[in-house]
Amino acid sequence: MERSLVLIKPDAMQRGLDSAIIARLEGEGLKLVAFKRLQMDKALAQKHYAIHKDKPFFQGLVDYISSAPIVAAVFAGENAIAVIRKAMGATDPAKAEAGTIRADFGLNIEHNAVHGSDSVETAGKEIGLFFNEDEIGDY
Ligand code: IDP
Ligand code: MG
Repeated sequence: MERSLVLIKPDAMQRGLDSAIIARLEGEGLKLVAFKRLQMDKALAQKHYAIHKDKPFFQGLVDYISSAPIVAAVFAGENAIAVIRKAMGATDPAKAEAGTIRADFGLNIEHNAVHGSDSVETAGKEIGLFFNEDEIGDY
């Protein structure tokens, strides 16, 4: 089964939206196979967002994602990565399709409620930053 890393970002955590977001993804037929609450440190944030290290928003993004507790989760299922990307909607909530998580819960392009892996390769890398294999239990 394909896996994807999902992060519930600080803006969503602060508004108590973690359960609602998890429930939406479970509602897509995906299985929650790992789950933890943590506060990312800057080193983990820099690794997770390394692909964006040359973007003007990188430092702000690292500061933001490490500013408060988040939920990290792994979802598994057929086409999990694409299913989650569709359920999240576009990066900018203002441009996200109605009914998507970011359209409904995102505040702006940075504070957009949720992260989801964008390919099998990045999913593998991202999951490994947050979970040991023995913490991921299929059922
Ligand atoms: P994605 O999360 O939809 O995959 P990416 O382009 O990979 O979008 O960007 C990663 C994250 O960086 C976004 O989710 C958002 O939080 C933040 N971000 C992206 N573009 C901007 C921007 O122009 N300004 C501020 N933050 C941004
Ligand atoms: Mg991305």
